[in-house]
Amino acid sequence: MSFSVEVLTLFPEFFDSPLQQSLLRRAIEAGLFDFKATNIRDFSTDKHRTVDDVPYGGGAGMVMKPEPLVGALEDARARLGEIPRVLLTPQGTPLSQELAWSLSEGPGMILLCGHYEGIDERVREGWIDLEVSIGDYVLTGGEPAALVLLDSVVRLIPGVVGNRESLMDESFSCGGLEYPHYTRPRDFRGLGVPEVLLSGHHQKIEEFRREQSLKRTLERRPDLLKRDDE
Ligand code: 6GU
Repeated sequence: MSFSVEVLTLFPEFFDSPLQQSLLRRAIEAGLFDFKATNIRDFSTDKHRTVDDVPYGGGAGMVMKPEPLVGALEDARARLGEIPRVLLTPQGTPLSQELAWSLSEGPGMILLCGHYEGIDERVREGWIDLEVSIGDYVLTGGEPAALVLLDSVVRLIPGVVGNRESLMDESFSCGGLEYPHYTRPRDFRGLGVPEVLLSGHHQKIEEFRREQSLKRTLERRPDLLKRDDE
């Protein structure tokens, strides 16, 4: 059974190129997940194909109208079944590796990309299961955030990234930042490689990497080392 991702957006072309790149394209070709970008405008209910309107109470900016949003959400649900409906918004839960792992268990997700000043609150209350933000900064719309979420989740679907070990090893999965990596040549413009990595002594190598990982996390992201209960 394949993992389904459907993005509801005013800019479906935004997703064309990224989905044609190596890792994501191979995953689609291998049947590991399927992807569809739906234009919310196709679900507008008037002859001008309107998707936004002025806010009740006044103020700057436009609000996405409920009819096209709910039309697109219901259409996707009718085809895909009870999969989580995720709204990308700066007001959402911060995206984390843990959230990516949990969504990757499937069976898929519907990603709603907001625009303008936001979406009508009634849609958020009645037709959204989860709201996600990718960080404390403002984007012009939810599309780049949907791509980030999509990438972080899809690479965790079994079979998409070849080496499960490298997934468990990487930054955040073990709570800290990853250790430094080196490859050939051994001497690059006078810069060497830590001797222990050339030693073939696997236990010492593992110890070195653990140390480096801890040092790097302390220096750069001490917040990651704080225990959950404090
Ligand atoms: Cl999910 N959407 C927008 N528009 N801006 C954001 C974001 C999402 N996450 C961080 N900034």
